[in-house]
Amino acid sequence: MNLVIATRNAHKLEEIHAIFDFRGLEVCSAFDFPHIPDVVEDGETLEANAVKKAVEIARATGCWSMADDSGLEVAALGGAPGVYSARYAGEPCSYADNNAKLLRELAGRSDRTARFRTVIALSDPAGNARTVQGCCAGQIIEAPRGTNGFGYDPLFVPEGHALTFAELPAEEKNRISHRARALHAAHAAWAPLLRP
Ligand code: ITT
Repeated sequence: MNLVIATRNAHKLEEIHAIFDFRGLEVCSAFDFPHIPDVVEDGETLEANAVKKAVEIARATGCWSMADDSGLEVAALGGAPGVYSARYAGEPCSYADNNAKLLRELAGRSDRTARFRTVIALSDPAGNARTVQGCCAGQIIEAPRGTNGFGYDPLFVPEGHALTFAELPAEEKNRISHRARALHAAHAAWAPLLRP
């Protein structure tokens, strides 16, 4: 069976490969299909965008496809940036722009609780999709720390830890993260479907 990971985010792809056991499958990613246009992520939920990415890439390639849509949900901001995490500071914007905006929005707030949430969608070549999710709770700190990971990692300290995701070794992030939890749920739910 051929499986296409429907992402062009190299950091995310690296984490997925480090976490998920794809043995027995022929795995590639959206990077291997440069002629397929980027999927427009215009859904109102992580679920809608994950399904859209998986289904469009499955139909375009004729393969099974797995997509990850993730976001940071901050309690004091009513769940923002959430589904808009990639373009929180406007379009186009860098991870640093998004982090700076998040710190501005949280200035003077005492409630810094947040969670990362990942939705994984799996689509068959005909576009039939299903989803699972995983979350990781934590706190947003006052200034970025660390250089590992990507996105909001330098501002996020996961519950039970003193270091940010960007200070923790990749192996530790990949053990406890939202993405790890979602991928473990995916494995538990879909192992029979993904068996070669
Ligand atoms: P694809 O859609 O091609 O997979 P993307 O970067 O657009 O890549 P998402 O829409 O899922 O991916 O991610 C939204 C943003 O959330 C992303 O740009 C990061 O800023 C942030 N993000 C996602 N996962 C993260 C993680 O594990 N750590 C820190 N930030 C993360």
